[in-house]
Amino acid sequence: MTAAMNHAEKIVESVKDNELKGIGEKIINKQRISFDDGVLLFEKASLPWVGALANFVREYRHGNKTYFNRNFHIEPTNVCVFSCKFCSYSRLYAHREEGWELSIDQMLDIVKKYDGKPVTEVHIVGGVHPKMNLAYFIELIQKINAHRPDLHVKGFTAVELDYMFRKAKVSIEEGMKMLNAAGLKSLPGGGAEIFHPEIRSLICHDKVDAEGWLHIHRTAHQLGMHSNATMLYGHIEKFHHRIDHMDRLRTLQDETGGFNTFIPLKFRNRDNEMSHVPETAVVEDMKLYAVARLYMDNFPHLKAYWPMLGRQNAQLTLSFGVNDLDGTIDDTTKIYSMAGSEEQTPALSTAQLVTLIKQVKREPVERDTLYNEIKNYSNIDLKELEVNPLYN
Ligand code: V47
Ligand code: SF4
Repeated sequence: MTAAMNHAEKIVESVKDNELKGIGEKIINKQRISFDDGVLLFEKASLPWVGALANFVREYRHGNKTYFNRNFHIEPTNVCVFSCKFCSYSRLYAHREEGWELSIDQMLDIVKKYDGKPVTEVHIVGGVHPKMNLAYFIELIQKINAHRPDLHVKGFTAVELDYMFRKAKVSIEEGMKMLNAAGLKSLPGGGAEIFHPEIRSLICHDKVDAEGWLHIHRTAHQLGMHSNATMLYGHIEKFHHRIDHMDRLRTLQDETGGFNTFIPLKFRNRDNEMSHVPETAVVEDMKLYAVARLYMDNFPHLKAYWPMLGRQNAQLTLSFGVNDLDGTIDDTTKIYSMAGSEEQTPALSTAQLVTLIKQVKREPVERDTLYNEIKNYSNIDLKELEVNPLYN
């Protein structure tokens, strides 16, 4: 028996509650935990216990490796036809003068700012603008590809896609094929929020429902594309809504295997219609990550999105199941700064991101969007990183 296994058995044995002990045994024997087990972990498990088990799973899957990528974001617009109550960032079309709408040339100028820089991904997510249609985004992707064919275009939440395809009167399959042919390679995980209708109807009643969101991702997977999945947690949902959400994703992943990573997104409460709802304590955030690592047994990666959590809390997640810190991102992301995140201009140099990971004794590994390893930074001296312009 390995030392890690021995240690894990001791963790499991350390709990007095027999139900929790049974769940712990399933985990170390690599058996799937049930819906009720997931709820029970939220209700009864202590943070150190569930965190240690999540860390065990993280380490047998990925060792100390902590992935990040070098990417930048484009937010085409914050004008949006929908009215999600938690959103601090969107403006209705009638108030579009308060928002922004980027032309294709303006977005290409953002891409050109990265000419000669070793970024591997552009992440494109924004509001749902009634005038930015399928043809507009096909042209954008084609132009990005023509300018920089090596850049992996990951773009558009299922919410944006659902609206785009309905407006263009094409089926989901036709629409996805058109975007894929234009050069769209992956889908981000946004728009999932909480799938359960009891909560979805209260926080985002007018956008694509759970079945629609899952169907778009299923279609993308069937076409050979990969995608991510998010969950907006820490507002009015109950533990069983969280597990229901993760369960629907786990079931689709069993079917397609197309998800790369699960990204819990902590609800931030500044300047939105849910500002009266308090934000979760950090202890609850860490527990959520740990339970997610244990429940989402068929998701290869668990990501903490540092612009929303803050850098220090993101470091902490690396002991609670997380093995990915997203990317360098750069400062165009407004969705979290407007919702009250500590990170008002989210941008980290590669040197800073690598330092964050090394500070907590993990192994920084740059990846591409599909988690192919690009470079392991464990043995690169921090001083070299700071002075070498390639890492700034
Ligand atoms: O769906 C909106 C969330 C998401 C708030 O796939 C909020 O790599 C917290 O898609 N508090 C969009 N969250 C962001 C997104 C994303 C982000 C990072 C990585 C990836 C990826 C995708 O932002 C929305 C919503 O869940 N959001 N408002 C708020 N007040
Ligand atoms: Fe629009 Fe997205 Fe904000 Fe909802 S979360 S209002 S879909 S921008």
